[in-house]
Amino acid sequence: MSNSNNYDASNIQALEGLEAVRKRPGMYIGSTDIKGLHHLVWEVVDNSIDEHLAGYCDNIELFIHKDNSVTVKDNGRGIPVGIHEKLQKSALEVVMTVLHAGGKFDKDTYKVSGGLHGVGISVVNALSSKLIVEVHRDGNAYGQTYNQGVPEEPVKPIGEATGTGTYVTFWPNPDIFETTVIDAGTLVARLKELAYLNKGLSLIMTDEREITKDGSPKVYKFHSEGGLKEFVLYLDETKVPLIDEAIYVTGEKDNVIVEVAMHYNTGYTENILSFVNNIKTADGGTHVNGFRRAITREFKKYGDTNALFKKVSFELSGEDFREGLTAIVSVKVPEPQFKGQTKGELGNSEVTAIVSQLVGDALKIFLEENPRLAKTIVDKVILAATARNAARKAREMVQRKNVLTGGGLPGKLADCSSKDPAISEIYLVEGDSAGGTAKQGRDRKFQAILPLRGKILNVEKALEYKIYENEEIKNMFTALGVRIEEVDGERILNVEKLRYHKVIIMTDADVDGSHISTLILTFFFRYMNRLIKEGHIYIATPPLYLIKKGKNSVYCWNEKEREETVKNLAVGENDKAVKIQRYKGLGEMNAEQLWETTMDPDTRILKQVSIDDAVEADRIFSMLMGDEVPPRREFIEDNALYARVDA
Ligand code: 0RA
Repeated sequence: MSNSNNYDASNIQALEGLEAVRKRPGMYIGSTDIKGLHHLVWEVVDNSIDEHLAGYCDNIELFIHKDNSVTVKDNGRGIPVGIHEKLQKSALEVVMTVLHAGGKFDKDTYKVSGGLHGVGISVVNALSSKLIVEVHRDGNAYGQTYNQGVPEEPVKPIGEATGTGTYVTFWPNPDIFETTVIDAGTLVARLKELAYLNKGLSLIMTDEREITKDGSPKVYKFHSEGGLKEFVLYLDETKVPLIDEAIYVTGEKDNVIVEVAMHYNTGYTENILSFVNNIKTADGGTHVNGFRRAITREFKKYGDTNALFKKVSFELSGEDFREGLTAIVSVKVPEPQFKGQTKGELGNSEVTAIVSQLVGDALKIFLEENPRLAKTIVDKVILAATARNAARKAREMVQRKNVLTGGGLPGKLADCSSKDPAISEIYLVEGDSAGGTAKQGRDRKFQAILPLRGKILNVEKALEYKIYENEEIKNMFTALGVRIEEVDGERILNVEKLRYHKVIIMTDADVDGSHISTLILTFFFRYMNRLIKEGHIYIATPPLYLIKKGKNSVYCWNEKEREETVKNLAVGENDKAVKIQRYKGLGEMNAEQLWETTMDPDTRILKQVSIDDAVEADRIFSMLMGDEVPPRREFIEDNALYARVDA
């Protein structure tokens, strides 16, 4: 067999592979929007992280250059450069140009990135107009440059090098991607998470597009020595701790690596964040089930053995053991199976028992060694169970009453005539007077109006059973037609009878209004999370200004629009004929204006609330609404956004 033939054949194969990627990029990176663009970055970073997991890399640097090209540098072993026997070319070229070639050289490495990422670095090459790779190995630097994935020339030495590593610079192909502008914020959020998930690894990002006051580009550095233990304390930073320390578990069984950190705060919510091979599992799965099982079992055993439950006259449920619990469950599984519509759930059934056993063993020891802390947690569990019982009674009372009165709708609700939830909307409106205007302005066929009293209950501070006694909250439950039910001791929101598929929060465009919409959102976040997740919650955006000149009138939603409109309408700098009206409240608009600007589906701007990062939102809600004042002040001073809102 002649080598040059092999070389030709392998070239053709490589070209065909890259062509397939370019034809159907979605199959490899999900989409060609900004998410797909970021996917390219993560693909390269994941390869570097695999080097870290194999024990060879502790530093990864990212650079976003001015032209939106990206460099990823790691200090791993460097991609091998020797000649690949069968294909008769440098292994580096094979890794960069042959689909799925990445891991084949190194069977012993603990490779875990095979889940949702892990399509291979050649995919990045195929989808880049240009890519330059540089490898430092054995005292030498080697390099190769590609155009649309095709090498310009064979891999060659380009000089000497100290140390080892791989540097990849790529230019995402603008003919393939809808945008090539990287969003630094998205990368930063994930890098921060990756630093916690991979303790000891430094992740440093330089955004050369953003120049700071001292003239140098903006640099973000992430590094965690404590890993998940630090992560869990960071998540609970805004809450009052029940016990000061975090419980930390790590272990390995049957090739599954388990790492768990947990912490109890004095709050009422459970907050479990889970990962498989560094990928977030939004819907949990077998690893989280195993974790929950261990918590319930070990605390029950401990409480029974030490006669701590003797005064409890009702059944404890799994939920009670997780009130105020914040936990991170991270597993590394060689061949993960992802389930569910969004593939956000781990399916490997063997993982349940592994996590359950490892966490159970560690928890058992912790409880025995820390009887004082154990007692504090068990006392809280009993309190949680008591509150759950009280809440159930209050809830059942409200829900039963509702059934007895024939499911009567709240008196304040101006319902729509349609009975089809898919086309029906409900506006939750701040105040009776704005509610009145909305009633006049709406299209009654499909738009219902529920006015809410100015200040609704702060559910972050109230005990749960109090919530069901609150008039505004009762009205929301009955108007929406949803109910909370208990199935196997776990509370779920039954949405079978949801009466409107769009639930729109409409408040004044001032500070009070935004406070009220935060209160309402907090309520949805805590008690009707499912409606947020399923995309039913929206925020209406009334305009801030009406600008008039003669017969012309233009609504503006922000300062920039206002400036531009004034510029367009005005003849001279100080054109007195241009009148600017600032809307502070909904009440300043008449019914027709409110319809035109804020309620008419053809012209209104609705923001869909998507709690993309539910955990961050949780942190921020409890900070804004809860008891810990210092972080709240800091947050308000920093003035960041609280929840991601998509147009
Ligand atoms: C194949 C084999 C080995 C390492 C790598 C690939 C590798 C790939 C990337 C991508 C970015 N950074 C990377 N670092 C390493 C093992 C090398 C050996 O056995 O020496």
